[in-house]
Amino acid sequence: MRQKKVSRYTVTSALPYANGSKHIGHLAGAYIPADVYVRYLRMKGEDVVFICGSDAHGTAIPNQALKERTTPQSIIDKYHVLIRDSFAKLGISFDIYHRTSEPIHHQTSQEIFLTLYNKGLLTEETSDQYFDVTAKVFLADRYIMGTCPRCGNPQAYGDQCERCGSTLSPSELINPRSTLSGNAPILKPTRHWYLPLQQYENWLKEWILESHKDDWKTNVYGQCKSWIGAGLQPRAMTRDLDWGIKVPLPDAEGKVLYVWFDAPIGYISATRALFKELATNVRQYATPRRNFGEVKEEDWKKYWQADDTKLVHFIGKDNIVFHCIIFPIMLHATGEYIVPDNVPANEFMNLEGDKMSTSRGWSIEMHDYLKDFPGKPDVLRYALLTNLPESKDSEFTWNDFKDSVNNELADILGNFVNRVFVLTHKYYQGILPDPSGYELQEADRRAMAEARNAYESCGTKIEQSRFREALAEAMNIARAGNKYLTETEPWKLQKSDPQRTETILINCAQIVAMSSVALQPILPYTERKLREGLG
Ligand code: B3M
Ligand code: ZN
Repeated sequence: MRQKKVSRYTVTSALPYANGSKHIGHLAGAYIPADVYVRYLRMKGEDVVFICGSDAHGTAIPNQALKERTTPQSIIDKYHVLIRDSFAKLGISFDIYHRTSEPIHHQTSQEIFLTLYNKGLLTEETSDQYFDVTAKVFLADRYIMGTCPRCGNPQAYGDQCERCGSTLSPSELINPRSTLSGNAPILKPTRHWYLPLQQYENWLKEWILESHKDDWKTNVYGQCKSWIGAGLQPRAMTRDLDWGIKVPLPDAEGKVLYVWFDAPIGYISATRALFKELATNVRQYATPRRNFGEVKEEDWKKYWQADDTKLVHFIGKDNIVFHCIIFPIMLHATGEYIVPDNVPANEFMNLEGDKMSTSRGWSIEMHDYLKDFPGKPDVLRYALLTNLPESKDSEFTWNDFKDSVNNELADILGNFVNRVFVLTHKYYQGILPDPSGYELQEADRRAMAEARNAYESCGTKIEQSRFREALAEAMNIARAGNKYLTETEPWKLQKSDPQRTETILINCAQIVAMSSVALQPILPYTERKLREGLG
């Protein structure tokens, strides 16, 4: 990997479809890790934007509207707010939570489509596609279901099998049926614009397989390698639908952009919207989490077009191909945009032995957790981070959840901090004595070194996207503190050796301070309490 000079960061989390509530598996996949990373960068004073928002397009939205007997528009309005508010209450600190239904996004997507079209990089083809005679629509993506040719799942969608994770096209499904009428579809010719992915194979080999061999996660790199190895096919970038972004060509009535064409462009339009809101001082979607200083509307460009910007996409594993192959090809082909530097995708989190799924009713929805555990966002952040599906699927159980709260957060961190605060109040009315002139003993040096090592490797682990280990290191700081207290027992020394007691408690207070700084990006609410406690 070439080391590049980094002057700013653009960090994105996958744009959730605004077609329903989202569960804690989503949170563990693409949102909590991203938030830890961004909070850490902000603490270091880096120039970073943290981007997310609602994905308002694709067949998932009108499909849900059919189920709820309402309009696609009211579906996205309802779920946009529900999801946005859940993220905010869990401390996910986006600078903007935008939505792809906004005009600025339609404009940006059409601009990029036209750039590719005008450069002659899209091919136009007419082919037979499935058509529902009763509903009178072509059956794209989630309007069609059938049996997965790879794993035999009878509930695979036209774009993807959720069981084995394969990306599919409707023509590959065995026994296809319309999700609108339930009927078997007929074939009918239709014209679309394709992105010839196969023309970029050499570029992908060089960019991913050679340059990112050492720094991308093995699960991500491995998927890319097998995709590229299998050979890429042209992929249609347009659909016959009435819900979506109109194809900006004169002879394209009834055609919209493919949702996976416009959705990732949503990151770009959200960044544009952020700088527009910052520059004009009108807040609609932005909640800037740092001082951006004087900005101009065009400043968004630096975050997407300057070579010294580091672009990082946090996603779940089912979105790898879109973020590592298709979107980067689009960006690269424009000749104007940078491509991602890293895509630290996570695997899935299961729930008590079974795959989490909102539609099957087997999940813990974010808003339900917030209702059941009000004011406890850090407990969930902690439980998910200790169990993050970073390299393989993981498992959430309520038993583990209880253990992480009682045995770890309370016993390790709570216990240490509490003992230090109680003793400091008892002996010194909460005001630490002046630390100058005290001699350090072996036990002191050892404890401080242990705490400092854990503190430093916490940061290193965050930079390497190893968030589970980062949390473990942050907790090791408090572990070092507990061990030190147990070894030195200052409560037994206060009468006989008050000066020694002071030395120990001053060191302990420093260890609490280190815990607090290390936990700031990880458990922001807990950190605030620690900082207040330290005064
Ligand atoms: N909305 C799919 C999903 O929620 C899609 C992600 C878009 S990221 C640009 O899994
Ligand atoms: Zn399958």
